[in-house]
Amino acid sequence: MDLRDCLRRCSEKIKSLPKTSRIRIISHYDTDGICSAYILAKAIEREGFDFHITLLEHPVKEEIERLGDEDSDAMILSDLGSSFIDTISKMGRDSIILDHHQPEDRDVIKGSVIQVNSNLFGIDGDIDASGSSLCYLLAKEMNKENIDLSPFALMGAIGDKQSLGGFSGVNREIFDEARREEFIKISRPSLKLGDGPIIQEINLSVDPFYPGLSGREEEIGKLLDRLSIREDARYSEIGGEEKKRLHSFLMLTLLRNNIDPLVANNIIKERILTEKLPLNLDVISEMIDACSKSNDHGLALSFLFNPEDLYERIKRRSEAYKIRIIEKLREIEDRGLKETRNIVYFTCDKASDGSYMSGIVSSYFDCKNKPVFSFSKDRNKIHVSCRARRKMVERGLNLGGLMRSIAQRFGGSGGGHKIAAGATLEETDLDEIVRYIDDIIGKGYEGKV
Ligand SMILES: [Mn+2]
Repeated sequence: MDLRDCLRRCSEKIKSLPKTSRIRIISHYDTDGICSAYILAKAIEREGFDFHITLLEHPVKEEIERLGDEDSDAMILSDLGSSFIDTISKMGRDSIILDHHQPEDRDVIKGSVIQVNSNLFGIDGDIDASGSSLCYLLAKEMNKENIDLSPFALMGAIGDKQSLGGFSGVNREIFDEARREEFIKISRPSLKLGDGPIIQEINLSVDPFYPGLSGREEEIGKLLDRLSIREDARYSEIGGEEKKRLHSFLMLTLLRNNIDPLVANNIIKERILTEKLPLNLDVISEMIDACSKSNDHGLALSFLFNPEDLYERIKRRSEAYKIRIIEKLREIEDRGLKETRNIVYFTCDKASDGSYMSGIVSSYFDCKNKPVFSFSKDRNKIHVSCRARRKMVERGLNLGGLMRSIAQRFGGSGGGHKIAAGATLEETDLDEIVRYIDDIIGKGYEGKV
């Protein structure tokens, strides 16, 4: 069965349900998961069905079982689900999985479940398709009119960092289609800044994190003064010459920390605009993610249904989250990363913050060409998150493998991708863990960077 046939079967299955059916959508809580749920909900609503959405932060088997037991006639799982296919098929309910993570089970049809996993159709789920892209393909299969949902497919892919280096694969096709049919417009190359005064926007910029500037309003004030840009000016208001001065200064600031060329190419670039949303997709994608990470999944999702009314609320919520994160990043910047022979690391009181921050640190801090680790103590456990740059992986580093082996050594669980991974370990001495990791990387990897 090819992808198209599979989507057709999903569409037929949904349409064959009685119109009184209630369809449960279960999705991940990040931007990609939220865009996936929104696309599905719109498509389902347009067919005249009732829907109910549940967003999960850390999906576990018990939760899926519980949700499957509740009162609904069919289930669609998006941006997750492939790792629960056994559990889901045992429930015997009509279910559809739309996922782009590595599947454990390669069956497209399993009992009453249809598994649409991009990787089963030769599409690389790491870069060529997001959960939202797959949901969009299904929505379009259900009704051509759903092509107006294409900007949300692209926003999901952006949320999963699939736009780094330009869209490819399925994402590229959606991008071309959305542009041709004028559901999106492309801006001139610009920085990723929101619509507030520039001084505030740079102050709260986490991704990119501008060294010496993010979280330091006074320093930004001095900079704007030197560049002869009014502090309260908005980015959209300043002229071409002022923009040029600002762009080159910020780029230089970033390059001083040896940032990855792949990341550097993303700093000043064309942005995607849609009439459905107030700002470009890069900025909105980050707002949704920040709002959801600060525990307001509901607001993040509702915003897509009602962007005009909820814009100010989601903006405030995401700012509060960013203020908290920037404070911590600034501390790391002031204190410096801890460094051993083969890694750099920092400690963080909250594991989910540490995980997000390790990505930012890896991209924008000078990590001396070493992978970054974040450690968080949580009662009698230690959470580890780690990130590397693509170049290190190409030279043989495998963080997922490392996390699996560390979990075996200390007790706990761990795994992930080569480039980003994590583990939760039973309480043990942090120095011992650091020494162990440093040693393993040193043995297999030293001198290769
Ligand atoms: Mn995803």
